Amino acid sequence: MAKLDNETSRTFSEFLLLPNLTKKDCSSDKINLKTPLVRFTKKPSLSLNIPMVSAVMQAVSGPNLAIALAKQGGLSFIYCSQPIDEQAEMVNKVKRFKAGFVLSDSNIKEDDTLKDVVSLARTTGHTTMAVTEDGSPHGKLMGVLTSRDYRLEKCNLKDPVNKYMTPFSKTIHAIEGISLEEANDLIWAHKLNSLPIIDKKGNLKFFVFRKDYNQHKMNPSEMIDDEKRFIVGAGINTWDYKERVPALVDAGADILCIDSSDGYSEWQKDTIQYIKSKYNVPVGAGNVVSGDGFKYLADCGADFIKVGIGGGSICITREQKGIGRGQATSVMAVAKARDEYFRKTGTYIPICSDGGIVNDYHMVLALAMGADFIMLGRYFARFDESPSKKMKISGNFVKEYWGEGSNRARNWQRYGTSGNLTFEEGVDVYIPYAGKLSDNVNVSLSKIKSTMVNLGVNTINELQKNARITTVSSLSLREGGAHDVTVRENEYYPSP
Ligand code: MZP
Repeated sequence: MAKLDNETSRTFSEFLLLPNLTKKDCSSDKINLKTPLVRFTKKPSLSLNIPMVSAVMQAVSGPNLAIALAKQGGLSFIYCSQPIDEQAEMVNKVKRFKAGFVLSDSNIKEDDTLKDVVSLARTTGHTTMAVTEDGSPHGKLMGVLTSRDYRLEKCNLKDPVNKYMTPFSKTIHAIEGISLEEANDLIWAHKLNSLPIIDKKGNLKFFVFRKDYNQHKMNPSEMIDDEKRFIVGAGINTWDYKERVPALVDAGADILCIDSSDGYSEWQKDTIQYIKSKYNVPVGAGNVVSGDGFKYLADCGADFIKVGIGGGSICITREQKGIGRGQATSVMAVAKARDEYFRKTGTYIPICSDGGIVNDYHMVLALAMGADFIMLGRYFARFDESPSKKMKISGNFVKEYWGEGSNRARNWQRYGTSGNLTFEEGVDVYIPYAGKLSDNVNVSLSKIKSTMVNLGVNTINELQKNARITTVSSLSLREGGAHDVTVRENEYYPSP
């Protein structure tokens, strides 16, 4: 007969936090959300500046999202359900992206017309365009055209670009190799909005924009390495790691994460031990939902351990296979094992709550319950920077989102089958489009900080130590939203 675990499997919405005394010196601007990313004994060698990482999923973690999230202080794990060389190229694209040096993606030719300019500006949203000989991002620079060079009401849309552009001879530019600081000095000295950087042959390499300088100042939490390149992670599987890991390490991946719905397996042990024997790159493992799963992966050498089976918004594993555990119960069980492991061995292994975050307040609950950071799929897939398609359905903008266990992702390794999926563990859906990553992340972080103020804590570690939680009845859950009132249209926006 099966053993019955007496603990009911619970999810985040079944809990609330109780306030503690807020001392006068505890305020949102003093809160530090820095959190360890990898195992340590004295001090973590790698930390996140905000407790958010993006899911190892095709619909979520591509290079654009990785750059946008690293700017905010978080980290992406580029998805591994793709050929090795394509994943390595995505990792390398993030590492090549020099903060401040931007590849030009609005380019035109001298004999293109103003009509072409208008249509390009509509697609890219950019008002500064490079005029290159062949219209490519690295073609010979012929000039620069900005929205200040033409007035649509007065100009003929059939006019060629070279009638309005600032020609190369009059364009202030710099040669490749210039530092970002020197480029910004030129921008300020000449009162420019942008500075094209060319190579010795006159081919365009990058633009440096004045607005990015301001943005850099505004993003003090950026996740960058010693060479000021963005930090990026990459997903791996337990199947082709002997070929995939060397390619990812070569491409510059800073950290790896084994992506699997069930990580309590000897396959993970082999994978971790292979990486540890050959490389110096940290590797996270998972997913687990119990203390014994944690202990197994901790003993195998995992640098962080991911928690959660079946809680993902697109996941139907529990329905299909009858396996899993409520996300809140899983996090608390694994956090308990993590703390015991720390007491016994002196090694702290961060844990990541993966999946099932629906409301913003679930994030602070997950952290209070013991997670060091959280992994989000649906949350990030809604933003401009995710790789999935934005569409208009019934008058509303949506983005596509699909599980790694869906037929669409065809991520066979993850589910341990070498052929076609015999059944799906994930679905293919639409989710409401939500705009720019930075805007949304800032709102979510301010909610986390505001709750931390209510709890009178300044760090995630203090939150974990001092939080008191209570379970909620279904009636008190109803009481927590607007109730017994008629909500006026457009005046009440529930959290996404
Ligand atoms: P969520 O943030 O959308 O709720 O959940 C994202 C997480 O769901 C991922 O990080 C991963 O652990 C899990 N996932 C991804 N695909 C599937 C699936 O197809 C899945 N079943 O469960």
